[in-house]
Amino acid sequence: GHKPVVLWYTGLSGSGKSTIANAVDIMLFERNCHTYLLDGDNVRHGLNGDLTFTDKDRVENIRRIGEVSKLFVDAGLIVSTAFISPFSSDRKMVRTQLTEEQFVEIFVDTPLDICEKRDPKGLYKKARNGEIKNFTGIDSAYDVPVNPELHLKTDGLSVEECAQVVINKLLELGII
Ligand code: GGZ
Repeated sequence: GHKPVVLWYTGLSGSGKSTIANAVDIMLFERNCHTYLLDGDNVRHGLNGDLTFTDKDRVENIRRIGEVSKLFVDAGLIVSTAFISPFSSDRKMVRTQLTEEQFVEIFVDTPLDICEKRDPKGLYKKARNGEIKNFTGIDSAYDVPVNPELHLKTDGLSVEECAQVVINKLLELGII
């Protein structure tokens, strides 16, 4: 068995949030946990397809994801969310909608220069050229998490190693 919880991944574009969350999700599934993963692929194109990347729309993006996460937690699942969620006020808002032990904030801390070197979708290049406005880390803010349950410094670690750090934290917290 396991406790229902939200694993709230936050970090820059290209930091590895989705990749690590997917790896953790597979490990949890192998431990017979009931899980669901929310990320840009299944939320930004569907439920939140009407939202852009202005500050106002990012706030609404996170609000809706928080509400949906709460529903899944009520259903007893381990929910993983992989969104930049750049504003600490919004992360705090989601936290207050859940109980203390239901919200696990995971700061996927990958330095901007590494994210920018990866640039899998060429978005940083476009942001530097001015082709994209309001890009997180370039001309839109990212509030660094102050007291996350897990501060995951990915530099020098493989995806599997990062995922194992998350699993160890969940064991330590008594969630799994
Ligand atoms: C940041 C943007 C932007 C801007 C498009 N700023 O690397 P990706 O492509 O796959 O992940 C990024 C994703 C961020 O969406 P989120 O819903 O996680 O953002 S937030 O929590 O701030 O609402 C990136 C892509 O969308 N993308 N334009 N201007 N990322």
